[in-house]
Amino acid sequence: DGSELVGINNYVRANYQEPNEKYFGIAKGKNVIIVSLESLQSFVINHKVNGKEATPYLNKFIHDSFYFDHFYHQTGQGKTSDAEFLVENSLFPLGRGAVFFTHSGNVYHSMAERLNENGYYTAGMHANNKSFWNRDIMYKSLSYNRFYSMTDYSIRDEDVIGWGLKDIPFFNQSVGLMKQMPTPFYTKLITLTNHHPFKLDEQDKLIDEFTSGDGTFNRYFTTVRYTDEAIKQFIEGLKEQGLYRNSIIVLYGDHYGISENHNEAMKQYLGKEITPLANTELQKVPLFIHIPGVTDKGRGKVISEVGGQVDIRPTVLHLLGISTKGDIQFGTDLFSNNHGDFAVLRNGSFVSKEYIYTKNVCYSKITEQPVQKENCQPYNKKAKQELDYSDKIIYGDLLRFYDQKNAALKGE
Ligand code: GP9
Ligand code: MN
Repeated sequence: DGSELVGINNYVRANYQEPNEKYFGIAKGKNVIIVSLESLQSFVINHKVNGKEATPYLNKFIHDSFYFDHFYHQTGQGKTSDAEFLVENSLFPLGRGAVFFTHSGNVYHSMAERLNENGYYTAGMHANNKSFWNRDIMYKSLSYNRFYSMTDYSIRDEDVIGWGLKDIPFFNQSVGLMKQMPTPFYTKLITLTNHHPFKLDEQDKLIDEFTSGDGTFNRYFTTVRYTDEAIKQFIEGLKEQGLYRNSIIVLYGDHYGISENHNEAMKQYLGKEITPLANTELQKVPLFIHIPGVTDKGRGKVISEVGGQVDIRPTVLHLLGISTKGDIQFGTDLFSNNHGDFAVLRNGSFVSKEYIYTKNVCYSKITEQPVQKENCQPYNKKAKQELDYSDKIIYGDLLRFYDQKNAALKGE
C-alpha cells in the first residue's frame, strides 16, 4: 500500500523551497530545449589544451546564460539514462543497475508530463537505436509525445561515428524537425560524439590531442572540441529558424567522461594530485540556462550555488511559471533564495558550500584538508535520507499512490 509514502511526502513538503519571485514565470510559454551533453565535465570549460581553448563556443555562451560552475552530476551505472531520469523526475537513479531498465513500468510524474498538462508538445531526440537504455519503453512512462530516434534521421555512412550520428548533422537535422513541431514544445536532445573511446574522423579534429601516455585522455579534448563546434552550429541554426528567441535552452553535462583510471594523465593536465577530494570536485558538469530577453546580449551570470541534476526539474518548471509545490521531488529550484548549496552524489559523497564528504572523510573545501566529521554531520543525514527515500519510491513504485493533480496521497 501507499503508507510508506506518508513519511516521504512529509519530508518533501518540509523541504520544498519557494521559487524566487524575480525568476518565477520569466520564461512563461517559451519552448524548452534541453541538451544532454555526452561526457562533458566542467574541468574543460575555460581551460586550454596545447594553448587552445577546448570549448571556445561554450566559454562565450557563459556570457549569454546563467552558468552554474558548482553543479554536479548524480548518476550511477545508468550513465546518460540516469541523468535523464534525474532531470525528468527530480528523483535519484538507483545505486546499482539502470532504473531505465529495471523500473520502466513505474508511475512517474515527469517534467514532460507536467509540460503536457500545460499545453506543450514533448519529444526526446537522439540519433541512436531507440532501444538503447530501454528508451523506447521508458519514454512512454515519462510521457513523451514522441521519440525521434535513429530511423527519424537521415544517416549517411560518413556521418556516423561510434554508436550513431555525429553531433553536427544530429543538431542540424534536429532543428529541421523542431521547426515542424507544434508549439510550445519541449525537446530533450542527447549528443553522442564525445563518448568513450573519443574517436573522430580526421576531418572532424579541430584541435590537437593532449600529450600524455594515455590515449583515451588525450583524445577526450578533441571530441569535446567537436561537440563545442556542434553546439555553436546548433545555436546558429536555431537563430536562423527563428527558434532562438522563443526558446529557453538548457545545456547540461550528463556524467564524467574521464574516470579515476585516468588519474595519472589528469594529474599531468591539471598540474595537481588527484586526491579523493579532487576526484569528487571533478564530478562537476556544466549547466547553462539561456533565457531569451533575460540573459542575452552579455547579461548572463555565473552562479556558484552548489547544485545537482536533481535540481533541474523544479528550476525549469518555475522559470515557466509552473508550480511544483505539490510534486514529490528531491531537487530544489537553483534560483530559490533557500536552495541551500548542496549536492549528494549517487555514491553517497556530498558537497556543501564549505565541505566535501567522500570515502568517510569530511574535507574543508578551503584548506582541502580533512576536518572533524561533525562538520559534515548535518548534511550526511540529509544525503542518506534523500537517497533512501528516492530508492523507496522507485523500488515500491510509490508514485502510483500519489494524486499529483490534488497534491495528496490517494485515499486521503
Ligand atoms: C547512448 C548514449 C551513451 O545512446 O546515451 O550512453 P552512455 O554510455 O553515456 O550512458
Ligand atoms: Mn552519457
